[in-house]
Amino acid sequence: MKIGITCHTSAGGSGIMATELGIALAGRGHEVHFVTLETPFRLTEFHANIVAHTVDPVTYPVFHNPPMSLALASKISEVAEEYGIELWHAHYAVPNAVCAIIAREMMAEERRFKLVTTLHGTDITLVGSDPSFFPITKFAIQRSDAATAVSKWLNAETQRVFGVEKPIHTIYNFLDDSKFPPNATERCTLADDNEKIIMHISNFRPVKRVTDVVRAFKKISESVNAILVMVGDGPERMSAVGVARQLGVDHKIKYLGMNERIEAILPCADLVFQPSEHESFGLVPLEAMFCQVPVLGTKSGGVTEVVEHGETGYLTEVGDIDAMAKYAIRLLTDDEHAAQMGRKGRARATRLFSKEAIVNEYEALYKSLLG
Ligand code: GMT
Repeated sequence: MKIGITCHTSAGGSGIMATELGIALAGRGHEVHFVTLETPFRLTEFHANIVAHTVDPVTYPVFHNPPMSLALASKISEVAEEYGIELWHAHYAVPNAVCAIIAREMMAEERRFKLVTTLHGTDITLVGSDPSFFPITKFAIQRSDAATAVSKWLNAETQRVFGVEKPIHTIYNFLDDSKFPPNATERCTLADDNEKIIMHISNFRPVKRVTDVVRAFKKISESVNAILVMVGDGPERMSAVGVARQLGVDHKIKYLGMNERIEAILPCADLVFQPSEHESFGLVPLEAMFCQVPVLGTKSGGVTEVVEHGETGYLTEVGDIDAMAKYAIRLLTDDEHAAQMGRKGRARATRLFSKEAIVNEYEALYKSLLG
């Protein structure tokens, strides 16, 4: 098949998933064309069968800002015409699916591609439900040939908020488990041997509640000799720094900034801590499970479909700092319990979220549309 993909390119889950899917499809012999504003975050190596096209911004004094979405739509139609793309997969409704719809309209009817749109979460929960974006997000879903959601929760939420008439397919996110070797027990140099490592990984947006990480860490560190490793960067980083200073735990926190090779850092953790306000899926919890690291998260959206409470980690109510600290202390003071949860996490991840099975589901959906 000749497949086009559009996605966001910054360090976010939707772009990571789109990139992983493109790489997997190319590995199966499909010809894959990415059309994006920049080269996607994790598309760093050479892959046969992948071409990465980027959009040139058009600036002109009459424009307030360069009309990037129109440039993206133009580029999609150009690439689709030139390479005879049969199927376009837009990740995130706005603007990616909308741009693909415009591009499809620009093409001669007999050459138009089929369009699959994957809803990732914030396109529905934050962006899509903002009143000004509601109609265009609904339009993107309705006019796609098929829409998928990354969890049952997001699927139901989309139906509830948008009341769309077409069925939405739930296709879970996946990871390439060969990137996450089991039993990677190598202890990194981030902490002393007698210190536990609690890790948080995110883009530090408000929805990630990074100050809850610090508040709970303060309580945990009263009982356990631990450090907090914060991976990523974003708008809430300074709030985390400020709260840590107020609570007197700043000297026990390491900020590592952005890192593309999360699989090299994650196995160092004794616990991965993601207290999000809501999460349509939760790619970091899944990465942790592949690395056999127990997860501490919240009962927010699709995370409950990824992490099994009491088996592969613990889930609390959003903002319940006491419960978070209690579960963390339980895990960090009982190595056998933590190791068992880690093993169960990996087993669950490979059973439900493996690359092979999920890419098969996407391929089957593409084939059903192309007849
Ligand atoms: O979480 C973010 O801020 C990034 C966002 C994105 O769109 O890149 O992530 C969303 O998509 C991921 C991949 O499907 C999911 O694993 C995340 O749970 C989801 N984020 C939220 O729902 C907040």
